[in-house]
Amino acid sequence: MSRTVRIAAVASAALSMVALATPSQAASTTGALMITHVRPNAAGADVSGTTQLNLNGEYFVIKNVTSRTVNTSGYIPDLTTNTYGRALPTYYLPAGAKAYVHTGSGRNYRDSSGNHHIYRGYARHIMPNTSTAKNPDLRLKKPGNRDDNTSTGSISTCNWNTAANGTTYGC
Ligand SMILES: [Ca+2]
Ligand SMILES: [Ca+2]
Repeated sequence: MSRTVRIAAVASAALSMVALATPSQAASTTGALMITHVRPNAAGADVSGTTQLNLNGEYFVIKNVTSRTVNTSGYIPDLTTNTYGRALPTYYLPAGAKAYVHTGSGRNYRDSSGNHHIYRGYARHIMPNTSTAKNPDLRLKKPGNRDDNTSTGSISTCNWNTAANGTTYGC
């Protein structure tokens, strides 16, 4: 195979992967915040021995779909695989802004691209890399609701099956 053909083949494979990551339906919400994307499987190995790696490489993205600032405090990301998710911290997300909600620790901030980053402070990965039996895999619930794997209080959902390493999926 010539170099040109090889490059074309690689480019074609890359395009196929992008196509796979394209959402089958548009994200939606009935509330102020919407889950738009997920990266359930952080890039690289998740663990080395007993050490958790790249916890902040695991995240989901929320968008403030309103025309006012929204305090994320108390919103519940409910993973269907468990019933011990913690509420989001206080963070004032401006109108129309997006926030990456990271699994690990850090100081919440706005980056130079205008995207926001919120940290949940877990000491291990929490989003399943393979989640074929749950639907949805993740719900976002309004403050005051429980992480109990029911739809009560749910405003936005996201679903994935097998999440490839370091790959972001639309919801
Ligand atoms: Ca749950
Ligand atoms: Ca994960």
